[in-house]
Amino acid sequence: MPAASETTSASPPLSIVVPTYNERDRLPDLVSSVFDAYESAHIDGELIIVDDNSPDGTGAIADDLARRHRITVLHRAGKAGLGTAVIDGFNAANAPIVGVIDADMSHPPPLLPRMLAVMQRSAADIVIGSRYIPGGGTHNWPTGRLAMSRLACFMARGLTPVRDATSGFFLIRRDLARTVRISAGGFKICLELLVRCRPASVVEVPYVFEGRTAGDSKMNMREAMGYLEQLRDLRRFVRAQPPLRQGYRRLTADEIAH
Ligand SMILES: Nc1nc2c(ncn2[C@@H]2O[C@H](COP(=O)(O)OP(=O)(O)O)[C@@H](O)[C@H]2O)c(=O)[nH]1
Ligand SMILES: [Mg+2]
Repeated sequence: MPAASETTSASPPLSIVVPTYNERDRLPDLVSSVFDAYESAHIDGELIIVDDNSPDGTGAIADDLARRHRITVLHRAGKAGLGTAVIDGFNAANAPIVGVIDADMSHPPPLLPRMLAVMQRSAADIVIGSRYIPGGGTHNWPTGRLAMSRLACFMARGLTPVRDATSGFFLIRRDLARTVRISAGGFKICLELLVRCRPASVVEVPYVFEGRTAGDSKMNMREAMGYLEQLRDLRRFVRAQPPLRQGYRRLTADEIAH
């Protein structure tokens, strides 16, 4: 059980989880940007930072930020992977709607209030920030990474209609997320939840992903192999389930602006 350094009392409407590993230089900007977005939309939201004892001291920086904002920090003993970091974050969340954002500013925090509004007005179970629907895209990302990402999404096509099923930027109803046990190898947590939670309603909203300008990405050969295993496990899971009638919509940038 990770140690929590701070908790708050009244229930927030939205809890965003930020998994961190060696994000010392980027985390303060991300935190300011998320709380600016909350404030401008009058959302008393919280942030859950899940740090895996980052050697660069991100954990101490997170503790310091938690003195100034509505933040809970979970300190885990060592690098235990992104998937379990997100799940531990969801389990510590106080809001009925939970979500995930990278610490590296690849995902735009100002979109969070709009994603929350979409979730609330459309009664969606999951709202996914998508690079691969009209209006979405990637900026400053090496061609090789983009090709790998597109291939990974293409390979998930039989499992979900979602075009950016490997997105690291999404919201989900907490109760739904808590109904499932993800497999330990479930590296692409969004896909894991899309399949195993059997959501009745899924919405994709476009955004432009910014390639990381500093720090290291976690993408490597081991992760790629883990993804193949994940796809195999999820296909087995789907075959054992009754057919699912699922609502699925893609929104345009205009539609989420209002
Ligand atoms: N707690 C935790 N966070 C991680 C781990 N691996 C990656 N992260 C964080 O998860 C987010 C996504 O990782 P990133 O390297 O940006 O992946 P990419 O966007 O797919 O290149 C970042 O905020 C990382 O700091 C991990 O093992 N544990
Ligand atoms: Mg990233």
